[in-house]
Amino acid sequence: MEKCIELAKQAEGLTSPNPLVGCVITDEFDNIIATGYHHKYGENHAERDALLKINKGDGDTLYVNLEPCSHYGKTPPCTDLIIEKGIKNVIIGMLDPNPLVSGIKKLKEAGIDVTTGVLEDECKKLNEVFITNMTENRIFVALKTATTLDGKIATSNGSSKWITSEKARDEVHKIRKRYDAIMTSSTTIIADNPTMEHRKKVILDRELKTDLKSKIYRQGEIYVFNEKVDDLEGNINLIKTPVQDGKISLEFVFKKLYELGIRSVLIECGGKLNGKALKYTDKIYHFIAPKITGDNHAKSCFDYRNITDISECREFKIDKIEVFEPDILLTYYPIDKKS
Ligand code: AOF
Ligand code: ZN
Repeated sequence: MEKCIELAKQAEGLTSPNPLVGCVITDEFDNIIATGYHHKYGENHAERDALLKINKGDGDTLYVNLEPCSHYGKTPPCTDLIIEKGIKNVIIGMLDPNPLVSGIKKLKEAGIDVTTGVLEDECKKLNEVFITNMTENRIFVALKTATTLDGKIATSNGSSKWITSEKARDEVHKIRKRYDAIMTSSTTIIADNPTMEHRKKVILDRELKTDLKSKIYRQGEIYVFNEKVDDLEGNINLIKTPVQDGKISLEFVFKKLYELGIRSVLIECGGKLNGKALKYTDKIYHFIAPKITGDNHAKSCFDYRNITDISECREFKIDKIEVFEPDILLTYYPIDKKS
């Protein structure tokens, strides 16, 4: 199953809106005789990719991180090919949250021995975006920030380049690729003029005050949420957006993105928007550089409210700690979705 997950990850960023799936087939002596994965949206499912590499009767056990499909979609049901190839055991990581799929039943009816829930937590994490889309019918929101040890993203004069090292910044590029789109604000564009290379970019610019010559506009399909104009033509799409308390409605933005077929987004903004977005955020990537500003006017990574008591803190669960010398990356999930 670990191998299935590893194979599936090779297609990170390429399968949306479909899941990441890997498959391993062994013979009766537990030797791996074929592997496969879902390479790209619209292409063969992982099981089919692996099964097409073996002859009927050669495979004994098939491992797959997601329940095999039993429906006619872009491809015929994987269950049919599993049965046709004479597989005797199927080991599954997690059930498919897609209501169209009930492959287990079909496999069992064909006399195949089925085991489920193997490395289930890992399999669920691998497809957290797909699960959120399927079960909650909404976009998955991730957020990336980079701070000093004292939680600052910029000093009081606004300078923020570069808090983290090159290794950490390389990792940011990998993280971006996992998401359908990245999102930033006019404040960040005006302050830093970032390129933020990506196939889809979302910009929050209420008053349309960013310069179209800014680097971010040079490449990619762009969606600019603003309160003035609607114009869905060409590479730069303008989307007229309702405003709440003088700010773009994030609720509208996330709903609209989902309607546009964008299944996941990575937010990379300043403290004000990070703070406002926190209640919609499913996952945080937080890089920390071993530096202290000590500046009490420096900008915080989540700057959005005045609380008086420590009991009012938002709480998170740390999922992973990684080192990208000399920085670290903490990955964490909210425990609840309060503001
Ligand atoms: C994939 N790749 O390896 C597996 C999937 O539109 P289709 O025919 O490609 O079907 C997509 C559904 O198939 C998807 O929502 C999921 O429920 C199931 N399994 N999908 O793209 C795969 N095994
Ligand atoms: Zn399938």
